[in-house]
Amino acid sequence: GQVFRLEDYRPSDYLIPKTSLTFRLHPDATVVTADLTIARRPGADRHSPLILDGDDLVLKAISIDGALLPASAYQATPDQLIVASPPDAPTFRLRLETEVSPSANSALMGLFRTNGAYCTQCEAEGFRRITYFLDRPDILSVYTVRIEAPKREAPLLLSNGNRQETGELADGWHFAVWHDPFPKPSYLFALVAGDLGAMHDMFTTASGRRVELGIYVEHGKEPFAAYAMDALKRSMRWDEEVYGCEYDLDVFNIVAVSDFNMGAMENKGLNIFNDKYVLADEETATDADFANIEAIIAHEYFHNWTGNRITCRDWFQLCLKEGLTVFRDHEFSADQRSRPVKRIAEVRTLRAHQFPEDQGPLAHPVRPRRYREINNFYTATVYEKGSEVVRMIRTILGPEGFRQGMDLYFQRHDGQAATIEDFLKAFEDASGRDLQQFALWYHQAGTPNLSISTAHDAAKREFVVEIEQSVPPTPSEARKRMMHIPLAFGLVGRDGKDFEHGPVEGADVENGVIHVRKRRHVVRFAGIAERPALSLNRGFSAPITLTVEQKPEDLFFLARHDSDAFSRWQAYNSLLTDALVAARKQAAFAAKLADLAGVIAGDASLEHAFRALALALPGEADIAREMARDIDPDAIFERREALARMIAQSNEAAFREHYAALAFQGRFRPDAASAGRRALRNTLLDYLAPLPGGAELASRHFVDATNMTDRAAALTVLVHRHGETNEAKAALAAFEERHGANPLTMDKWLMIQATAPGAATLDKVKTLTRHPGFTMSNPNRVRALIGTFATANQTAFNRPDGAGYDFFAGVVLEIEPRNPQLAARLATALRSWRSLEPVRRAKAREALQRIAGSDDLSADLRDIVERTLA
Ligand code: HT7
Ligand code: ZN
Repeated sequence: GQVFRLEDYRPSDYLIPKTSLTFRLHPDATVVTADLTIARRPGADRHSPLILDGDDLVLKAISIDGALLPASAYQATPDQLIVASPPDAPTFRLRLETEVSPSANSALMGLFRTNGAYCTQCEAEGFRRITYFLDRPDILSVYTVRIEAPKREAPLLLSNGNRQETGELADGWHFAVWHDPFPKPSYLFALVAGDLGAMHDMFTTASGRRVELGIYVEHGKEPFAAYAMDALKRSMRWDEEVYGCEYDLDVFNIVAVSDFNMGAMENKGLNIFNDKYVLADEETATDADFANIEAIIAHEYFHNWTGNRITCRDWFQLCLKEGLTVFRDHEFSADQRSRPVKRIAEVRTLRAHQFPEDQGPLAHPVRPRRYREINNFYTATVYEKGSEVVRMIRTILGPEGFRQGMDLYFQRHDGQAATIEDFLKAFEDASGRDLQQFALWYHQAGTPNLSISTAHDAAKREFVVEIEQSVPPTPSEARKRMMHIPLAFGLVGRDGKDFEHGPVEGADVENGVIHVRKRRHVVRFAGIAERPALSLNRGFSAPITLTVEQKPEDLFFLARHDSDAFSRWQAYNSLLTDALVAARKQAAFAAKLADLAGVIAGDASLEHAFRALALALPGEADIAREMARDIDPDAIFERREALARMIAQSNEAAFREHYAALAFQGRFRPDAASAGRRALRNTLLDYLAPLPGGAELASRHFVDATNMTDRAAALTVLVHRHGETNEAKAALAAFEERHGANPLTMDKWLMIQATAPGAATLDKVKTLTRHPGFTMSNPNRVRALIGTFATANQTAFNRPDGAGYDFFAGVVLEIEPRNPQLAARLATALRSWRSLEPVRRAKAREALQRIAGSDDLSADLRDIVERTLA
């Protein structure tokens, strides 16, 4: 396949200042008329042909300035339309008619059908499946869209911008015309038509503009949109208060659909969502679902400024909008909920998803330099590490300098398609700082490591920190340059307070941050009378790994006394990881860990949610990542179980008491404090479950549950720990009975069963593929059953006989012809195959080779498997 390279970027010879589209909707034969005003870019070659992108298109008619084009004047294939000699005028009108079949579109890119409605998805390159176009993000056009459809089938006709006109047509048809005054790239185009229910509200912006808000859902689901609507209004206010960004149209609409490849899409004025991230109430959604809805509603809304008003010059700049917008949604959630708890959750996600990516065959820089299939670059590196890079800019510049840089970025680039260089320059110019070395975070793949040792000289009253930087090699980048790493730290004294240190030598240190820039720094802190405990990477100030020579007693101390809550969590988590990876045999060490767990569980000065996060043991995948090679998932599982049991046994009485005290009879509320309480109680249930009476306890928890969070937690404990008992079977049946009609809730039922540890789960998953509620054609169902099995069931997926991989390869190949994007994303579950022990490694390779050897693979899947095997 073709390789696209950053250095090959050239501006287009032609521009499309205006785009008028007419859709005459039909399930199998929608006629799309595109009336494009085309201009030659000033300075472009007068003789260059006009080459428009297409994908699977059929051209029905073509004319220029009102005259039909003779066949000799153009060349149309499904993938391209070439007009060899377009008019030599400043602008001309190109009129195209294409016909597409939404009902045959199972890839869910372009115009497709979902639950009887029409819906589009154009990012990254879906617009070319609707009409021929310069389908690239630097072509900004003002769109006017006319939609025609039978009124009975599609009473609702939506597109971007403001509604300009509506009216009746013959034969029971009607139409609506939408106009979006803001020039936008084609990937932000959207259309929805169908018969949907609505929830309406209003928002008045800071400058007094009244905005009509609408959330459209399946009829009967309207009340389930209430939380999303509330989150939307909070997001709109937050963006005004924190960034001075106001909404700019008269309407803002959100549509929830049940067939969608990703979470949601930020189309201008018409966000389209996977209904999983809109619909919620206490009966059907968990606290994690509520938090995700809040975050994703905010994320898509924030794109209005970071992505839409300022978009990307080309797809290499994807992190310009995604990393920045993730950072903004993280900060929003931190402000709405608990900042430290949110930060811990972010870091856990980063480590679980981005670290393995950065340390495996699919590693790439936050701003990649080449791609074969752009859909495969919507990755944890671009999104999550991209967000961490923006966070580091704020750490380096401070909150005020950061805001000044953002203001300058908005002021300079509003209405433009920008680059990472533009973004960094705004911060450099606003702050006067040099970010040249820092820019490597965008260009260089791999997770940097800092190796750290310390010494205290009581006589000199000096504390010395030796820091050694290394960046591991990644595919196609063998040699790495040294990065600028802002390392937040504290020197913690015996009273738990940070030492005020004297002058520092060996590195720039400001506001509690060591600026690591070289391979080696010897940093000397003067005025330190006694040996402090060193608290490092506070708040996770840099997305790196640390190798620290640190005494366990310092970690035990920091876990209880560090003033930075994130670092307290980190210290305890490092101790747990240590116990699990090194399988420290010393009984004293384990007993101290268990004691600390008891202290944390009962420490009323800590938030419930923090306690729940701290008590949760590192996951099997986290432990595997620490071990790095020759991984045996069964051995990891056993060790983790043993530690959990030991902690539970030595705290049994206290855990039972806390568990009972956390029961709550009041009205359900989805807020962070209430969710934290449930999280802690459910974590304690998980600890108590393997002890005598565990199945009965979980069963009671299940029966008494008054919300989905508790019900799903209890079902998980029963199925994972007591799967063969009548209690587990009864709970599964009761859940199905109660929620069988709601596919989103049944996804939880599938996920819980798909993640039950042990080899036997594979057969269970195979059986569940035949369950009437399951279908390979809905991405949510596939992700719930197959995706979860492959990414969150270490023991069953990685069965030593290779049957897990074999089944998985079969499913990937089954899905691929229908939905290549979904198949490619699933296949990334095999990316860490090289870290497995030899027997499993060989089996995983066979599965990958089986996929790679299959005929007619899509560009999406071929790209993933070939890079994974390389
Ligand atoms: N910008 C969007 C990314 C996206 C997408 C969404 C739905 C379906 C296919 C898609 N391809 C790319 C989502 C976001 O980051 O906000
Ligand atoms: Zn986004």
